[in-house]
Amino acid sequence: MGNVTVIGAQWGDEGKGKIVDWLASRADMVVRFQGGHNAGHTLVVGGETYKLSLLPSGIVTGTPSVIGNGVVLDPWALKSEIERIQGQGVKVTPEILMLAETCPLILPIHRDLDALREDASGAGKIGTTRRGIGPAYEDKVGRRAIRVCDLAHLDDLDPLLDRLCAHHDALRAGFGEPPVDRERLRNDLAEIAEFVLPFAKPVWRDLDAAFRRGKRVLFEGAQGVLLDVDHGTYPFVTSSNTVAGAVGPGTGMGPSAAGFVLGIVKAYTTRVGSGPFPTELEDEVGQRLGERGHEFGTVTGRRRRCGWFDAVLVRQSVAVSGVTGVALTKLDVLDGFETVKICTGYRIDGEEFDYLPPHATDQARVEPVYEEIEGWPGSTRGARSWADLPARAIKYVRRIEELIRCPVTLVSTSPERDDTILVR
Ligand code: 2SA
Ligand code: MG
Repeated sequence: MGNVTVIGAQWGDEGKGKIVDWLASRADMVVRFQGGHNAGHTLVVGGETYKLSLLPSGIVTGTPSVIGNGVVLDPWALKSEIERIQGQGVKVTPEILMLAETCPLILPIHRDLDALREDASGAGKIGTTRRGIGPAYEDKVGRRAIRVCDLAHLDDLDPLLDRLCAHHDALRAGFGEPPVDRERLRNDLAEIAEFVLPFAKPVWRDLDAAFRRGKRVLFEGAQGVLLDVDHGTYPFVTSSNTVAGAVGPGTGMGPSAAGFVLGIVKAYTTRVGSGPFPTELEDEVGQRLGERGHEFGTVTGRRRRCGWFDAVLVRQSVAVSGVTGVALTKLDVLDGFETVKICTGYRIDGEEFDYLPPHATDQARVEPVYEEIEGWPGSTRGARSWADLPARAIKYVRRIEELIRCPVTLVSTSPERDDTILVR
């Protein structure tokens, strides 16, 4: 096995954590390349549950882990997450955790702005995680971010703070907020620098060395393709590229580094936050999916919206992200349903679509076209081989494969690491 890139092929929360953990035990390095602590990965290892937001999943098993430059890094969130998992007995040292020196920082002013905007948006709000992700990426692209390497040059911070604060003061004034407390920000940065800097290094060199030595690198995506800032349900998206192609710019490796692109796909669909969701079920079926699937956000505890499997969306994700194979998760949540439905197309005013049109108005209006499939009796939970699955469950998986035009290479049947079926 060479390099593997794991991405979510829906709106996040597909169960990436478990698959990443399973693969991390076979990798030499685990790397995050986009997003920030808006991600939420739950790992269950040896009966112990670990919740990670910012740290790469390799950290739990002591696999060298990298936070790439494509990640926006909240240094205070980093500190508290490290302290939390250290409390669970996980070792976090600079040999195991490496941060790109070029990561832009998420500052308290970003969190403020995220919340101010969401609160002011009423029904039009994005439903962000309010972690400051969007504003931090804006400052990165606007060339006024404070980055990890700036923490090692505190004497040179002033011109950067000038530019940053001029921008934020104007924005804050629009919300009736006082200007940035610059002295406090400077002191906070100086204080947190001591914690962060030991982990900072030119990680692109380590990655390059790993690549040259044929080491196996696992790239761990966060969120999902439908939340990609270019390819997702814009503007109801996150502020980074979540497709596998983001591996290159987000780490400093070439485009071929991504290797096998494993798309994680939940056997039904969920979404947190606002935005279109064609197969959403606001009835007792949706409620049943949410309860059986424990569909609550890892980070914010928000209830996830639930619906049937949408093959149109996943087919699109597979295409735009270049997915090589799919890992299908949470099949057991569908156990015991008399019938299950798969969305195979859309209609808007009688016109048929085999893809999701780009405009938010159209996206909100599409009506799903369903194919109904007989459910399966018995349980798929904990199955570890194809032979353990009911025949009709296999039929469901095969039909999905056909519709999304991509092979299912793994099936996950419970949160436990070993309850996994390797299909080929
Ligand atoms: P943001 O905060 O700017 O990235 O929010 C923009 C949109 O992206 C969605 N988003 C997510 N959707 C699902 N899971 C996410 N991570 C956590 C998890 C979520 C949680 O994995 O459990 O704990 O609630 C995640 N992160 C961002 C978000 O809902 C907005 O629609
Ligand atoms: Mg999640």
